[in-house]
Amino acid sequence: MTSIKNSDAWIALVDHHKSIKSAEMRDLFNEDENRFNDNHIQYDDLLIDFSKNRITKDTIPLLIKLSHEANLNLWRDKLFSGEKINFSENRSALHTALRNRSNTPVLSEGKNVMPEINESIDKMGNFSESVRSGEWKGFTGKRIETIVNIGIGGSDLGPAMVCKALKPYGTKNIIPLFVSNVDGADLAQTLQQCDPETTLFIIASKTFTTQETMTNAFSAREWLISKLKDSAAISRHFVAISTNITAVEDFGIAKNNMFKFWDWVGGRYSLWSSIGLPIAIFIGIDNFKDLLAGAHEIDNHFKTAPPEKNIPVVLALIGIWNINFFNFTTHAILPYDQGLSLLPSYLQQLDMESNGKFIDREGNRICLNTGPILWGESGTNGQHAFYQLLHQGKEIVPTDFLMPIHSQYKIGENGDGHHKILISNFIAQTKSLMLGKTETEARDEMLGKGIPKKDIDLLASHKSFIGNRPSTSILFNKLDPKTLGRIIAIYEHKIFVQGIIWNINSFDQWGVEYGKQIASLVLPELRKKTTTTAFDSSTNNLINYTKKNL
Ligand code: G6Q
Repeated sequence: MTSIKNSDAWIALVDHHKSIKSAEMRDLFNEDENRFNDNHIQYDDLLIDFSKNRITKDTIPLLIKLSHEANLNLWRDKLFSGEKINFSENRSALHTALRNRSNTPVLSEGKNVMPEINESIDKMGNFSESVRSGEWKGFTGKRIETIVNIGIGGSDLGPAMVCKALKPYGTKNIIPLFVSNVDGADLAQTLQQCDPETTLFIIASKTFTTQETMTNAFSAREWLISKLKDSAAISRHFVAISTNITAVEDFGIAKNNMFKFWDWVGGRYSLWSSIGLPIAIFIGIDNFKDLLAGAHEIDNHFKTAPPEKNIPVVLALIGIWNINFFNFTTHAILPYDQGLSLLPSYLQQLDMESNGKFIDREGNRICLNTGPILWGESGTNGQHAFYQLLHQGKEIVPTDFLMPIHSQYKIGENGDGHHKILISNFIAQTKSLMLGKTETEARDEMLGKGIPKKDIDLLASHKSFIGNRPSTSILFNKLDPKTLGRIIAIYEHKIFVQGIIWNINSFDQWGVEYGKQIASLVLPELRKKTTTTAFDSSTNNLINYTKKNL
């Protein structure tokens, strides 16, 4: 494929950008009272307002042409039909089959994968019910009160984020904990909260070879045996989620206590698979199925909605517009919902691991910016930290605000006192980022407060805001399992669409594999008694200094 930069649509977008790049959103809103009406999508109780982006009536249609030039529809069909679009790992990316609640056949290498998926959901359901009901007993006959998921990256971030987000749906009888870091502090501090007789460890690793996870898993096993004084206890306190049966058995976990998934499930897309076991145990299998159902709805929406009404497509195109035409290379995720406080880290992996790449599908260097540097924090906390830069920094950061209309908690005046304050803060932020405040407005405001002229002269420029900073707002009724499933799937497909436009394989992760590979080179040098000379002088000295002082 020739670079998308040479396409007619791209060239038209370059011209369009020239003509509107200085336009002020405050003027665009003043000139067009239908701006919100024309630039939002409603899907059930989900409202996506993208009117506060630097777009005009022409922008989205031109971007849609770009997606046609990138053959988006063809690639979308390939994704859903199980074609091996992750060519560098010779795999399909069939996470959508995991949540295919309509159960229509999905083929991978000519075989319908739905029966195996349904079987795996049933196994998760049976097991999670037995743990929740107390039928599953620990080695000394006590019921399970704590589950500890040991995994990292895709085998940690999704379940941890979802368990936090759906805490109101979680059982009060079981505490879900997550250990990911090989830093012993993570496991040690977690174990301090655990009673060995009532703790179930879930070892989650697609490969079952990841250094961090296996180190934590072995230490957890040692801890359990040392406390319960019998290695037979493993069978009641350890289960595994993996694609690697042999390694699981070698670890000492019986086949029955293993939940499998398949190599066509990418790590960062795996929470829908048995990697979601901690979720199912915590919120129950029916709620887990609702999570799947929400994502499945978005899969259907993505497949069938016209591009201008297609949420993932429009979000992706706006992202392309901001990144490639305005050169805004970072993107902030700002959920005004404490339950979603892990969403920025979750999406950081999903987006940056998928599209943080400079080589296209044909092996050529991409001469465009690709995946943005993604970051964020829940509101209102972020407002008291980095929002200063969002309002007045030199860098312009496009933002996604996420806001539930209803809180899960009744607290404050009339039961929604806190929540109304939260909502007003979110709305105030999107409004101010767009509108800004001119120096004259800042002066008038201070005059109105009776501030002396000399102080006004000193402060006016400092209290002015350029505004014109793009944001997208995503509103929904309440953060329930189905809504969360929808939100995650929207972002998955958004990232997929962008990958298609940049001609990237969004489903491999050689940067992650590289990290795994180099870690194994340094450790032997660190363990050796002698001084190392194996690497460059900085690396050698870091190793030798550490060894000397260890
Ligand atoms: C995700 C990545 C990566 C992976 C972890 C854990 O897409 O591949 O984050 O999930 O490295 O790998 P294992 O599940 O194999 O331990």
